[in-house]
Amino acid sequence: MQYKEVYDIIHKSNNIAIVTHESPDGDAIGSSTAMYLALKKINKQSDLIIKEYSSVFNVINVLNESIREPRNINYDLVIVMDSAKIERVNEEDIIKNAKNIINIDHHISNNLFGTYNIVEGGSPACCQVLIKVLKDLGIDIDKEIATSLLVGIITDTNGFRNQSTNKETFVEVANILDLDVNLSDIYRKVLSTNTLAQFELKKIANNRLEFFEGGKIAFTYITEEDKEKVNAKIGDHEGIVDIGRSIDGVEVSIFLHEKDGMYKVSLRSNSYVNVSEIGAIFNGGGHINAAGFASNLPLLELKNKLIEEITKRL
Ligand SMILES: [Mn+2]
Repeated sequence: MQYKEVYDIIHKSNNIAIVTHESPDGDAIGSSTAMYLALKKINKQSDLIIKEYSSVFNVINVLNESIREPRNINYDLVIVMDSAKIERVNEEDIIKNAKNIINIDHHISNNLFGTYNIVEGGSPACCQVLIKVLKDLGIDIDKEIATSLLVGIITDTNGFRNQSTNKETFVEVANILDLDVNLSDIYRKVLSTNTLAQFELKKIANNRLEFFEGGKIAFTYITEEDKEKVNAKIGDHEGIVDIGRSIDGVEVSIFLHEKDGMYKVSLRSNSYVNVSEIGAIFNGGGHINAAGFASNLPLLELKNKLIEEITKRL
């Protein structure tokens, strides 16, 4: 057993919390719910703490057992899924008090904050890392767990399109299909369906799309005001960064969205620009082709800085 230490920590812990990063995406949610279900299988109750999530993830039934706030502040084990840095998990108190932290992730920028770290930088999804862990721990992947894992893999690979998608991804998904999981239904719900507000935000972002450096950089943004106007909910900005990226000749797509008086920045590259380097300059993180961070800079200044940093790498 490769992860014997993790096995021992889990088995000796009685008060377990599972957490993930803020604004959780499909991989954050899917890996957390899969872990929650896996612990249940070995008779370990845990608190699945997810502050907010998009309704598209209701395809994962067990999400209705998640809670918004910790039940106590003295968990003996906190399992952190899909988070490059502990600061991205807005649960300072329980993190500070935890006897043990297990960190399971796939960001190359992960700074190994856990007592025990299972980090495979470059793996296409935290859910793909988790499959290996569950197998190693001898936890059987059933249909419900598989659904969670699929949500994470489909969303983080952008429907098997990202460069990080590898043979193992397809092998594991093929194994999951043996469990009678409805791949096309999950795919459609989590990746090919827009809420009405999301569609309206895409229209606004489309109209604002600008190109720089001879069409190699695409830039767009949405504001709090836009979101209010279309009555946007959490997750309704998802997919906007891919509009710029989908245009012929674009290497890097920049998308800013205003939240809580700051700008959340999403960067995507198509092939050779390592956007995680740019994320790191701004204290963020990510992968070679996808990165993000938050910034207090004003829109124009932020835009110019980003274009400058990206241009150096074109
Ligand atoms: Mn992920």
